[in-house]
Order: sequence, then structure tokens, then C-alpha cells
Amino acid sequence: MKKYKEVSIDSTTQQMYERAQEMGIETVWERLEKQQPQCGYGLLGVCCRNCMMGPCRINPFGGEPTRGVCGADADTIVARNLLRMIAAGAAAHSDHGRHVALTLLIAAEMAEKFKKEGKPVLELDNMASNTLPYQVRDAEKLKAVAERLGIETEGKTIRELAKEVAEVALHDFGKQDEEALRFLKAYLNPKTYEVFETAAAKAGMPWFENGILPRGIDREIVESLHRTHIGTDHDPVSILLHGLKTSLGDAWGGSLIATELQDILFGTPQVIKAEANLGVLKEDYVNIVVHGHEPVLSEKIVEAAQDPELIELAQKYGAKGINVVGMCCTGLEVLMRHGIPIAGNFLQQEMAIVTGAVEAMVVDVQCIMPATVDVARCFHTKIIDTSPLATFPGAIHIKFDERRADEIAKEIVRTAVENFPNRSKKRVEIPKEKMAGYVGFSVEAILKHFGGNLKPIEEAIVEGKIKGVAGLVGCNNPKIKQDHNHIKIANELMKRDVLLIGTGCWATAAMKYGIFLPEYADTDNVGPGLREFAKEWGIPPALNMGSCVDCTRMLVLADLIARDLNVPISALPVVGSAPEAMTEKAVSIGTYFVASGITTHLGIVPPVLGGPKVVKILTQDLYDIVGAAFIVEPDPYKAARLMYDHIMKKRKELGI
Ligand code: NFS
Repeated sequence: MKKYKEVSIDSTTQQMYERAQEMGIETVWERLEKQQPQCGYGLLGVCCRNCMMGPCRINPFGGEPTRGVCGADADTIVARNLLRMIAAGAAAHSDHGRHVALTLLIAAEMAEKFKKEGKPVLELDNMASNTLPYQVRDAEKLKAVAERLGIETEGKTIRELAKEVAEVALHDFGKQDEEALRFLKAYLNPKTYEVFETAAAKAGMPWFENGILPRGIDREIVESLHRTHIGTDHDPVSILLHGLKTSLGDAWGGSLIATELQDILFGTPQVIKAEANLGVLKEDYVNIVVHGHEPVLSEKIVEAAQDPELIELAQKYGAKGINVVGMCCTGLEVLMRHGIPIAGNFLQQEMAIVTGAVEAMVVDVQCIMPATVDVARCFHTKIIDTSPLATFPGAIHIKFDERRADEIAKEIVRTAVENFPNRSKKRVEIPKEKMAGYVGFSVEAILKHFGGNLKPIEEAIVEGKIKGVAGLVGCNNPKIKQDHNHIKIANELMKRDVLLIGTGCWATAAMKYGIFLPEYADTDNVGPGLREFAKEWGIPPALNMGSCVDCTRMLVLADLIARDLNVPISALPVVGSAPEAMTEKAVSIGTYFVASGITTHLGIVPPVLGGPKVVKILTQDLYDIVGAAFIVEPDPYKAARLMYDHIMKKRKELGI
């Protein structure tokens, strides 16, 4: 068993971990310990289970066996395994994006149907009617996206535009022609487009038509599975090139669609103050934790929790009201748009339940541990699964249907409220700590803040007040003390005057330690140039750009700067980092950052070390192919140094 200080730097996690130990509740850290020693072949990526002649594994010390039964060597196996990870990550993000596009389409079609049935016409044409389960909250963004996509907007209603945008998005998933994705073409600057077009030829594989430009979001994911089937693609170069292409289908397709269409449906985030950490749970309220990724659900739960009837019911049971808080990325979605407090990042999902104060944890998809059900059994907490594609044994299943979203959301909230009397007051212990911070830095909000363009940031970079920008992303991983590397890397970069932007569980970590407060700029963790810049503009030294699909906001921002300077993204003094990476989605993000021209650090060594050629491609050769590559470094101090060096190298190349 670990000491509580070894698992996290977050005192709320430490307290709840200690509590779990006292109560004999098994958590992620015990399960990790029971897995020790973890399989060396797996860690190096040299085991193959892609056919039933296997499983095969390669001797990592150079002796026999050097090949699998089919003859695949270590590099082929490592590359194939990596491609499958990228494909799974891209699939998760993109299926989320598809779901949002379908929701927009469903809403537009319902508006059409209601209109035909004679319901109030104007409201339905504007898609502002609350007879619809989902409305268009940001019509301006809808028009902007439509215009970018080349859709004629003149004389069309919001309803017609919403339908057309949803259809273009859905077409990008399944189209079969060789053209690049329409969303990619609409968003990417021509210089970076050219990099994608010529990348494969530069890698010696000119038969990749259109280079690494993704053609169909689903198509590239399917092709990843095809290529890695026994007896198909064996060259690590072509396997990895297809990995870049698949990840770009995620970045400039699936994830981008998720972000943009969510903004249309739920509103584009604007700067707002909110709170983070387990202290946001309230002792005398019904606590509902929304956990997972898709705001299509969490938005509705937030709405339903404001229903006077349900609040009254909660009061009847002796609660003061209903308190909805977030966890992981769906938490970030409602945090960014409504300032709903976020209870924690990935490693706090079990900890939230251990407080004994959670009536329901409402989950949809991704990053939800099945163990939450086991922990919940020790308390009165109900785990409610809602997605038809994610069922948790032992949970309550209230499956979501967008057409009946309001009704189902109310049923879910009611289930939570009715569980309040089952709470044992004696067993409640909520850590006090929580932290305030400013969130909501969408690209639109950033542009607005800086007066309509990015000149102030660009000038500060040219002057050297800011040395560059780092995009920090990704998970917690119990192999690393929770949040330790997130915060160390952030501080080490800010000390060197690097402006931070970030998403996902990194963003929640940063918020918990006060980094999203403007006054953080006064601490010793921020260099003088960045301090001056942050103060001048009244911003924190790090900007929360949202959930993991919102990594596309970072790409769009980088792309805008690249456009202004008329260079590809790879020329910018910009780096990425996933200090505590854990998911396949993080692998896809890292890959699309690199493919888009942003050199990216990983704090967890991915399972590739068994393939020396693969390692060389990922960490060196990609510089010549896409202008960026991976840096792998578990030590946060060394990692920050390497990232800073990269920024300085890029500055020199730009002559600044
Ligand atoms: Ni991103 Fe969100 Fe967190 Fe990692 Fe999971 S919540 S999509 S994958 S663990 S950052």
C-alpha cells in the first residue's frame, strides 16, 4: 500500500486516498501495484496479438526470436501497435464529433417537423425554441462556420444553415473520394496544407496520394485496422505515415467538428470565473457529478438540475438544493460554458465517491473507470450510465436519447435527488480545498480579449517578452504522482516566459493550483516578461482552452498566428506536452500535434522502445517530413528545458 503523499500532490486526493485505505476500499493505486511487475514486452511494444498464429513477441535483447511467426520484426510490430493506438484514440474523439453533428441534425430536423405541424415559426427558424431539445445558442458562430465551409448563407434561416453544416460534417466522416476533408480545407492555412500534401513524398513514399491529407475520418481509422491486419503493411514508415494521416483526421476532422458544433449548440465559451477541486461538493446539497466527455448529456443535466420542481423535491428530502459538478472533460465542457465547478481530473473520480457525499455519478463515454461502480457500492452513490455504447456492470442504466433529452435528463436528476435520503451523514467527509480560476478561453474569447486580432501576442513574441507558446494537454496516470509533472512543467515553462495554453486534465490540474488566476503572474513561477504581458492584458499566465477535443482550439490559434506570419505552423516557436499521458486519445493528440508541425513532449514513455527504427522516425526523421517530432522525457525539469530549447531554436530560425 502506498503512503498518501506518494499518490498525489493534491491534498484532497491525499485525504480521500487515506480515507479509502482506512475503509479498505481498493483504488487505482492498489490495482496498479497488483499489476507489478508489468509485462516488459508490452511496455516495449514488441508483442503482437494481431493473428492466431501468435501471440508473438520479439526478444528485446537482440537474441531469438527476432521475428513473429509471419516474419514481422520488432519495428513492424511496434509500428502496427502504435497505429492501432492512434486509430482507437482518433475513433473516440471522432465518434464524439459524429454524435454532436447528429445532434445538430436531429435538432434541425425536429424544427422542420414542428414547423410543418404549425408550431411557432420564427422561433423554430431561429432554432431558439425551447420546444426543441437542442437549440442553436450561437447563431453567429454557425454562420461563421458555414462561411468557412463555403456554404451560401444569404437568405437562409438558422435552421437551414444548421442542417447544412451538420450534413457537411457528417459527409466528412464517410466520404469516399480522394480529396482532403472539407473541414480541414476550410480551417487550415495553405502553408501547412502543403506540408501535409508533400510529407509522404519526403518520406520516400510518393504513392501516398495527397500525402498525409486525411480523406474521410472513418476511412482512415478503418484503413488503420486494415493495414495492421496480418500480412498487409510491414514498413514502419508507411504504417506511421498512415498514423499521421489518421490523427489528422481526428484533429482537423472529428475533434474540430466536436468543438465547433458544440459551440453552435451550447454557446462559444467566454471568459468566466469558476472553481475547481473536491471542495466544490456541498455537504447539504444533492451532489451530482457529471463525468465523461459529451456535453450533449451534461448540458441537459445542468438544465434539469435548475428545474424548480426537482429543487423543491430535493428540499423536501432535507437538502438545500441540487449541486451539479463536473469530472474529466464533460466537466470542462460545462465549466467553460457555464462556470459549473469541476470536482477534479481523471485520478479523482474514485476520490469523489469516497467523500460519501455524491448522490449520483452520471457517466457517458471515455475515461470512466469501471471501478467507480465498486467504490460506489461502499456508499449510497449511484453510478448512472447513459450512453448506449458504454454500459457499466452494476450501474443503473438510463440510456440517453437526444429526441427525449429533457425528459431523460429530469429522470436522471430525479434519481439522484431521491437517493439523498440514503446518504449516511456520519460517513460524509468532503475536503475543504477548492481554487478559483478564470476559464473560457475559446479562440473567439481570446480574439475578443486582445481587440479582435492576435497582434498583441505576436508582438510580445517578436519582442521576446514572451518566448513562445506551449500547449499542455492530457491525462493523469497513476504511474506518476497525480498532477506533479503537470505543475512542474507548467512552472518551469512559465519561469522561462513561455505563455501556456491548455486543455483536458492538465487544465483541471492547473486550475486546482491557482495557475488560472491573474495573480499567479506575481509568483516566482512566472518570468518577468510573461508577468508583464499577463498584467498588461489582465490575463492569467496560462489560458484554459477547454476539454481534450478542444485541443483543436489550440491548433486553430496556432494556425491563425501562422497565417499572420505566412509560415507553416512548424515554423512557430510553439511546443506541446502531455506530461502525464494515459489514453489512446492522448496518443492521437500527440501525433496530430506533431503532424501539424508542433513538436510535442510525452512524459510517459509510449510502448515503442522495442522498435529502434520507429523511435528514430518519431523523434528525429519526422523533423524532415513534417517539421516537428516527439520529445520523450519523464523528468519534468529536463522536459521543460528541452521544450524551451526547441522554442529558442524556432525563434532563431525565424530571426527573432
Ligand atoms: Ni483527455 Fe478527457 Fe483526462 Fe486524459 Fe481522459 S478526461 S479526453 S483522455 S484522462 S485528459
